[in-house]
Amino acid sequence: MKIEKISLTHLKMPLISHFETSFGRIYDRESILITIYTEGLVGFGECVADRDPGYAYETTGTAWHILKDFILPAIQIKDIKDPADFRARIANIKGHEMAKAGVEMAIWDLLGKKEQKSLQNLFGGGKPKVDVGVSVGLQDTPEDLIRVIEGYLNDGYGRVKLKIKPGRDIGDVAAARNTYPNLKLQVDANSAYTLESASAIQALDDLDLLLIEQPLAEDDLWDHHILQKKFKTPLCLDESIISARHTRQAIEMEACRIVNIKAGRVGGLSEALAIHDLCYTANIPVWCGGMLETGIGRAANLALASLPNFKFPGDISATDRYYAQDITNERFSLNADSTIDVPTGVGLGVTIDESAVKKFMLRECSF
Ligand code: OSB
Ligand code: MG
Repeated sequence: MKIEKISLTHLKMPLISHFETSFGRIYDRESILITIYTEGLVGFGECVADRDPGYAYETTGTAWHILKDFILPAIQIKDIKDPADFRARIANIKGHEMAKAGVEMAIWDLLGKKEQKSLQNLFGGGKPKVDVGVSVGLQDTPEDLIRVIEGYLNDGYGRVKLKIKPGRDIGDVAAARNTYPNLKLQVDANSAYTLESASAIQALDDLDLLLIEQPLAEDDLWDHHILQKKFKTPLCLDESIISARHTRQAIEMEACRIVNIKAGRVGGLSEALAIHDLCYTANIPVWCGGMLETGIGRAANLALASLPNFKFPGDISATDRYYAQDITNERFSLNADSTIDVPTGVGLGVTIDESAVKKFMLRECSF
């Protein structure tokens, strides 16, 4: 596939409702849309880095720099065969996995369009629809939290994830558990605790949670191992899972019993597939995390989550949980059984709403 042009578009899209985690509250979601033009085909990718380095060190600013100054020059005016070829050409760029993943997604989209196959087919995924849940941000009071959960349950979500942070943990989660004794419930701390301060969440172990996501720091595999020994509830790693190699080490170390896979965080869909396969062999269930993606990243997540080892519902909610207006013409909706259909069109299976892209654009550059 001979690359003729690549454009970067920095977007800022208003969220339907604000989203608060242990690292802060946002009202808008920034991202970078990557468009690659080759031999009559156009591929799209999404870089999930956000404006601030709260979840990860990458930001839209660092990703823009790495894309413009290093990744795009490495692939410009060259024949890129497939995602593996792309990865080989950028192998000497350390880190910046979200920046890399955005381009890799566009190459997967192009490969699908060229071979007339959906991403799901390219991946070998089977399920026509995937189980999904909803990630609920911190609310001002436990009463507000219950009201928000109630709304999502009425929408049809069958699994709820609650964000927690020190001081807003046991009380909120116990309120939810008491109100909904049978709800599939899990929590995500986004690395807000240390081994010492995590004693405050020991009581979560009695609230019948599916899992506890990333209680400790990203670079703290060993302390997760120590903490897991104190919990009967499975710990699940998100931020700490940065590659297949790290995943293997986390499993060998017994730092977690479940893995959250996000293609953006691990450098792309190819690495996500490798982590899926590795976990499958190790008998570690995985599920697909989310980053408040646009329709582009959401389509990729659905294709990924259709693989067999995705055993827990994904953080892949319907478009109307996030955006009144999206940049894809397609919107994703929730089925009555808390699933979302996997796209069947070629590549990602979505098309771009150019006027929406223009409306949400902060800056653009082309090569
Ligand atoms: O930790 O899973 C996370 C959103 C942005 C950054 C990190 C996380 C999240 C979510 C939202 O939990 C998941 C979604 O619905 O996209
Ligand atoms: Mg998480």
